[in-house]
Parts: sequence; structure tokens; C-alpha cells
Amino acid sequence: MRISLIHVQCLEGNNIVPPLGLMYVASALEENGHHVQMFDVDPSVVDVSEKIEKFRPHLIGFSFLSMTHKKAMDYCGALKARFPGTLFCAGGYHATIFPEETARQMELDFAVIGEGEETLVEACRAVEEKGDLSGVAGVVYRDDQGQYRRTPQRPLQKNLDLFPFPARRLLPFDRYLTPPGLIRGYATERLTTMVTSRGCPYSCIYCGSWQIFGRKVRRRSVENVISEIRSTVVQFGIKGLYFCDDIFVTDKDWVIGLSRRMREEGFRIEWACQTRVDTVSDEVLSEMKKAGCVQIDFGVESGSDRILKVLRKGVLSAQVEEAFRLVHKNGIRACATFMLGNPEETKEDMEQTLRLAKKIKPDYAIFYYTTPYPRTVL
Ligand code: B12
Ligand code: SF4
Repeated sequence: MRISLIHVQCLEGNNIVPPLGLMYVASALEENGHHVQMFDVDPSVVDVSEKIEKFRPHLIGFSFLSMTHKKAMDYCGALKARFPGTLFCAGGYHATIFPEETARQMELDFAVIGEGEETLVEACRAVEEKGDLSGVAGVVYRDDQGQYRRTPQRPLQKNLDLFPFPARRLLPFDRYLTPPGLIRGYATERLTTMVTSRGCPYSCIYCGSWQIFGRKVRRRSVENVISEIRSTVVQFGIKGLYFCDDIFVTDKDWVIGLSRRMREEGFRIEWACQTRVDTVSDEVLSEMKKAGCVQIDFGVESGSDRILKVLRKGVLSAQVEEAFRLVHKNGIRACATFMLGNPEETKEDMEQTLRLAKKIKPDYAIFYYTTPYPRTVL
């Protein structure tokens, strides 16, 4: 089949991070013999319908988060009017938490729930072979009577090494290399993102990460990640890497193993990751530093232990201080994000946050307003 995939951006030109999830789906489709075209645009600004028309897809698939759901819905409506015989589907975070509503609102042929690689490949096969999606796990589909039906949940793939690497070459890669990038001041040219794990075992009340990939961490093998790094160096001359995992350091031995292999391979890459303050130690940090790690981002959230407990963060401010001390001692930049406007938060709590922010001397800090995303405890 010919398939057009569209990742809906918040703000045109503002997205410096390629849509990894959709690129994973694209490569799974290509591996199964489909032809894929891909866009990463704000459709309220950029209309790609002429390019889609030339490609003549059988299926158009959307990927979006909750804040871009409205834009996706509007653009889907416009494309449906222009391409009446084409099938339409959606996947990604918002479609996963609201599959029936999304399918109905966008009048989709089907919505994919959760991890998309295997489900979309199977859905395409089902469409080609019998035009019936009732046997495809992990979808909400429209039946012959126009009723939306949900199929049983698809188990998550245990072995992430089975997925082909994201199809980065389907997007004009240079647009993502604009400074400042995700590692400010470092690797301002030729930086890419990568995920080495899926899933997070924690239960912070504002986070919905578990909805897609569950609460159990699944991690790729060191050699599989090394092979993806090598291929990005060869294909794109990558000089910087940002690991987008929810928590990069869940398994100390794995991180040390990866760091050592990166050194052996002689990659001259500056890299960064995000992790929790209770995961770092001198031992792991010194290995990371030797392998080129220049920055670690921590979601600190609050300087008030009372608020950290309300957020069910599972760490206290003393652990934040210790983590920042260790990271700085190892010559790595430590960055902090904070949340203001939390439930039960008083002015005194916010002042504690400011005091902690000054005390830990983050190399840069970002203060966000707490936002309750759908289907989170918050
Ligand atoms: C890395 C990341 C970022 C990066 C990169 C985002 C990007 N554009 O790729 C940065 C730092 C830029 C970012 C920014 C933001 N993010 Co963010 N981010 C993440 C994070 C940690 C990982 C995403 C990722 O790459 N996953 C790995 C890939 C492989 O998975 P995936 O994208 O989900 O794709 C899979 C499936 O969803 C599915 N799929 C996806 N698309 C499609 C399409 C089709 C057709 C099909 C069939 C399947 C399918 O198949 C894929 C492969 O299995 C998630 C948390 C999480 N663990 O999910 C939050 C998360 C997605 N972010 C979130 C938020 C809120 C934001 C911001 C709004 C934050 C802010 N205030 O600025 C912005 C919005 C930016 C934007 N418009 O994209 C929320 C979304 C909540 C919601 N209800 O929508 C999440 C879930 C975290 C949370 N707080 O709970 N983010
Ligand atoms: S904020 Fe981080 S640690 Fe907390 S649940 Fe989300 S991904 Fe896990």
C-alpha cells in the first residue's frame, strides 16, 4: 500500500525534535513492503495536500498529542473532503487515551491504541486481504454498519530489538538541526534523538507516560543501540544525541555497558539524557562522562517536600541536592525543570522551589505551569 503519515506540530517551525514514534511506524511499514511518505507540519500553516495528491495514498495516518488534537481533526476533515476514496487512521498519545472519541470525531476508518508498529502493519494486511479489522488487536475500527468497535488489547512487544530503526531519512533532516537544539551550546549541528527504552514504573500524578508503554521498563540491547548510533553517524554525520527515554538510568549496568561500548566504537558524540535524581551515582556518572555525556536533565518539579509528596514523585529535595552535586562533580551539566501551580501549593512552597533552584545551581532551569493532561491522576 501507499501510506501518507502526518505528525501534527504545535507551532510550525518550532519543533526541533523529529517525531520518533511516527518514524518507527514508518520503518515497520516499509519493512513490510509498503511505500511511505511522511510530514511533520503544523497543518494550520502548511498544507501538504498537493504532495499527498501526487503520492496517491491508500491510507493517510495522523499522529498527535492532546494539544494538537484540534488541529489534526480540522486537517483530517479537509483531507477527507479532498480524498474521498482514501482510508484514514490515527495513532499516538491522544488517540491511545481516547480511541473511540478520536475515531468518531475525526470520522476515521480506525484508530490505533498504543504501540503502533505491529498494529498498523497488521491493519494494512487485514485491509488488503479482507477489508475487515475485527481480527486486529489494539484498534477501534468502523464496521460495515458504520459502528465503532474496539478489539482486544495488544500485548506490548517484549523484544524492542525486533523493531527496525526509525525512518529518519523520510523527513528533511536538516530542519531539525537548528540551534539551540536540545543540548544548548553543544552539538548545535547534526543532533538527533533516540529512545533506548519504553515504559516507566513510577506514578507521578501529572504524567501520562505509562498509558502508551506501560509501567514495566523494556530496554533495547546495548548492541542494538550501538548499531543505531553507528547508522546515524554514517547516514547523517551525527555529532550530538539526545536520549528521549522517560528515565535513561534505570539499569546501572546497562548504562555502564553502553557507555563503554560508545567509547570502544570511538564515536565522537556529545550526548544528553533525562533521568530521575535517585538513579545517578558516582560510578555511573563517571562512565557516562567518559563516553561523551555533557548534560543530564532532571524533572525536579518542586523544592517543597510536601508538594513532592502530593505529586507522588517518590523523591525528596535532599536527593535532588545530592544528584546535582554528583553530576556537577563529574563535570556534566545538570539541568532542572520545575512545576509551579501544583495542587495544595502555597506561596511558601513556591519560595522553597526558588530557594532549591538557586541552591542546586542548575546549568539551566525551566519553570512550567502545572498542566493537567487528560487521563492522568491530576
Ligand atoms: C520525547 C518527548 C518530548 C520531546 C519530543 C516530542 C516529539 N515531537 O517527538 C519534546 C521535549 C520536544 C516534547 C515536547 C512536548 N511534550 Co512530550 N514527551 C516526550 C516523551 C517523553 C517521549 C515521546 C517519544 O518519543 N516516545 C517514543 C516513541 C517511540 O513513542 P510514541 O511517540 O508514543 O509513538 C508510538 C505510539 O504512540 C504509536 N504512534 C504514534 N503516532 C502514531 C501514528 C499512527 C498513524 C499510528 C498507527 C501509531 C502511532 O506508535 C509509536 C511507536 O510505537 C513522552 C512520554 C512518553 N513516554 O510517551 C512525552 C509526552 C508525549 N509529552 C507530553 C507533552 C505534554 C509535551 C509538551 C506539550 C510539553 C510542553 N509543555 O511544552 C510538548 C509538546 C511538543 C509537541 N508538539 O510535540 C505529554 C503528552 C500528553 C498528552 N495528553 O498529549 C507526554 C505523554 C508526557 C506526559 N506529560 O504525560 N516531548
Ligand atoms: S514523570 Fe518521569 S518518573 Fe514520573 S511517571 Fe512520568 S516518566 Fe515516570
